[in-house]
Amino acid sequence: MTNAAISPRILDAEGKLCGADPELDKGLLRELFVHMMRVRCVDQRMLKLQRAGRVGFVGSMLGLEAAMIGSAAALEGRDWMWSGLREGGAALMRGLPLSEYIAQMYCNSNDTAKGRQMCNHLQHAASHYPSWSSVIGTQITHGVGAALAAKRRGLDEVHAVYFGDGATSSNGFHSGLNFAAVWKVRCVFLCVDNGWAISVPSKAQTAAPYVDKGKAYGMLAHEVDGNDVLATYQATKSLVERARAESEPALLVLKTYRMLGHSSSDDPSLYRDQAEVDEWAARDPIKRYAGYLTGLGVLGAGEQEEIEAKLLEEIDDEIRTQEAADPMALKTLVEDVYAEVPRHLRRQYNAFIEVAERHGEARPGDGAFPL
Ligand SMILES: Cc1ncc(C[n+]2csc(CCOP(=O)(O)OP(=O)(O)O)c2C)c(N)n1
Ligand SMILES: [Mg+2]
Repeated sequence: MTNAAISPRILDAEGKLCGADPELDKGLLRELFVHMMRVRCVDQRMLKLQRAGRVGFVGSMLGLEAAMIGSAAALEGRDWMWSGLREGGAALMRGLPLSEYIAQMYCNSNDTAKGRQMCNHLQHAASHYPSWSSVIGTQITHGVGAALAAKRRGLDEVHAVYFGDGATSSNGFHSGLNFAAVWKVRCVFLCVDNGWAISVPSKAQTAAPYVDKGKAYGMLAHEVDGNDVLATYQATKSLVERARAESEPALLVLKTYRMLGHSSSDDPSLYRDQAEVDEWAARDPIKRYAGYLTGLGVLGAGEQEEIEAKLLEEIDDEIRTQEAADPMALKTLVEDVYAEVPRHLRRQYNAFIEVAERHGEARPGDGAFPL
């Protein structure tokens, strides 16, 4: 099973063309760069907020900008994205408003998940972006099921299902890929292979290349350099178009590296060598792409700094707005399960409000029924 349109790498570490020129429109080339920069800027700010104790938890996207932007840019609006652990930056590109992103980080009254999700677990219904699950691999079977439902309804939407290398040992991965191939659904599986599942290196997890696992289930599978936004974009586009036209799933392994820990609760210096981190820093996806765009004349001198300053200003404004927003209303704790809040939940809620009032944490209206 081969596909001539897929190049494992298009840009070398300096950003020089080393594969077939995808001949993309200059406007698109620039847009991809701005989206990658937005991911980096949001990441920087969220990490600072977490370290300052202002938000609870962050899964950093540093180093993964090309993998997420290159792949998600290949999708159409009608397609779906099933997130693994850190594709929030791609969701911003596909329509998740920055205000909702940051509100979810604060779990405040603008959080569309109503504070019921862990911080940094995003969702956006309008851009076909179901809520993340930290339970590894569960989104894989959900994505396959949704793709089967779409196929039965005669829709040709494609479901991009993201997961980390660690998820390839989950039940969801094996049952999901198996059924996707048997039912021939329009799924493109994107394995973000950053070499580590928290502290477990790939060689301790599996003796087989990740790409072979797709082939084992009978689907087309490729690996590309996930730090190369052009190779990632082109490969994903080719597999998405094929999935749409032929109703065939595929696996694409994006070889990359997470520059920081698994999350803000992790200290990667305890399990991996600095030499490895330095090696990957030299392959930084943004530096490399900026080199290519500069050579093409798409990015002028000082423009990267201007783009960065503008993005940071936009993010800082939104942080100020969301920090000032009210917390989520306490009554949301007992809403949305039953049409009417049942008596036993009302009793518990009333007891809870009493405690909240005693601690000065209840706000006007928190205790009012009907909820
Ligand atoms: C079903 C399940 N088992 C275990 C965990 C604990 N856990 C959280 S992340 C993770 C590893 C995930 O690896 P990968 O997807 O490669 O993520 P990365 O460390 O690269 O961010 C594990 C085992 C979990 N969340 N869910
Ligand atoms: Mg990983």
